[in-house]
Amino acid sequence: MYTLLSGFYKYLTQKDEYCILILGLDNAGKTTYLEAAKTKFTKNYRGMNPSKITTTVGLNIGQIDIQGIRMSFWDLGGQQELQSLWDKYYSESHAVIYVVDSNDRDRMHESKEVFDRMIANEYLSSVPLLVLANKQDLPDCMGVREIKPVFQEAGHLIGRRDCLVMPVSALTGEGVDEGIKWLVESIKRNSFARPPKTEDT
Ligand code: G3D
Ligand code: MG
Repeated sequence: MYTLLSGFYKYLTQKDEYCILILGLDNAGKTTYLEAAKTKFTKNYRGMNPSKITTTVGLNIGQIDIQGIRMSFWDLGGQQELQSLWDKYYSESHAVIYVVDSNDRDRMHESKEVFDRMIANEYLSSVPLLVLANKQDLPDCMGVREIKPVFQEAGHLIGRRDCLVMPVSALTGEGVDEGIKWLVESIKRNSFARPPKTEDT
């Protein structure tokens, strides 16, 4: 009887789990974005003060339960030495958030090159891509109209997967909800190609 009940309980509480990678150059705002998303979508979660966020060495993980699924975010360090570790995670991911510092014109080209290298990897060939033009709160930043064409140049590499370039400010939280909601829709739509992990809670 106990086994039956606990089995039923498991069935009711288990959630499909999807893994989302948060990538981009160092200083783009990946960790700040993850904190903002957790703050928006987790009850009683009080985000870290942005001034306390330090450079990510290795891996920073966060989870959000939303619309009946669990999203696990893996925020990987963006420094050049750490970029070589990204592809170890590709085959297990269900989506990628690529964060761009819209205020750093000097490194826009570098960011685009790293993006192109990433999307050319065969293990990411069907996963949805959300490109975030971050730091839109800064007055002199590049707008999404300017950034979009840069990243869409790689159209042939993007192929048929879902891809959206979206303006956001991880610091103020502006645009964070829209991005997460778009991701939920896209990963659910793509779950035939990339089925979720089934996780007990
Ligand atoms: P990373 O994880 O991609 O390396 P972080 O980046 O999240 O550590 O952020 C790097 C710096 O950018 C931090 O500033 C952070 O506060 C700032 N930042 C992140 N997102 C935004 C944003 O939307 N707007 C603005 N204005 N700044 C942002 P510091 O000064 O702590 O290095
Ligand atoms: Mg970081």
